[in-house]
Amino acid sequence: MSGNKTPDQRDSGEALLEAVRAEVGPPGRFQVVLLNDDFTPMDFVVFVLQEFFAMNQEKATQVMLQIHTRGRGTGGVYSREVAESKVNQVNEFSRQNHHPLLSMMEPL
Ligand code: TYC
Repeated sequence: MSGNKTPDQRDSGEALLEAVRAEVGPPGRFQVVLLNDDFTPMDFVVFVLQEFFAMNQEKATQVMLQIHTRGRGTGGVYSREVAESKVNQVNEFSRQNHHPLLSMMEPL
C-alpha cells in the first residue's frame, strides 16, 4: 500500500527524488520555429499553424505574416518530446505536399 509510509520512509523517498532531479536537471522547454522560404504558399502555412499548433485563422495569419516579413516565427513552446514530434509532423507534411516549408526546434 502506497499511503502507509513511516516518516523515515517518506524522508528517504523525498531525498532520493531530489537527488534524481539534481541529476537529470530541469525539464527543458523548446520552441518550434518555422522558417520563411520563397515558395510555400501563404495559405498552406496558415493551414499548418492551425492544424499542428492549434491556432485560429486570425492568429495563424498573423504568425505566417511575421515569418514572411522577419524570416522566422514561433509555432509554440513544448517539452522536448512534443517539440520533436511537431517538427517531424510539419516537415513530413510539407514534404508530402511538395512544399519546402521547414521547422526546427530550439532550446529556450
Ligand atoms: N514567403 C512565402 C510566400 O511569399 C510565404 C511563407 C510564409 C513561406 C511563412 C514560409 O514559413 C513560411 N509565398
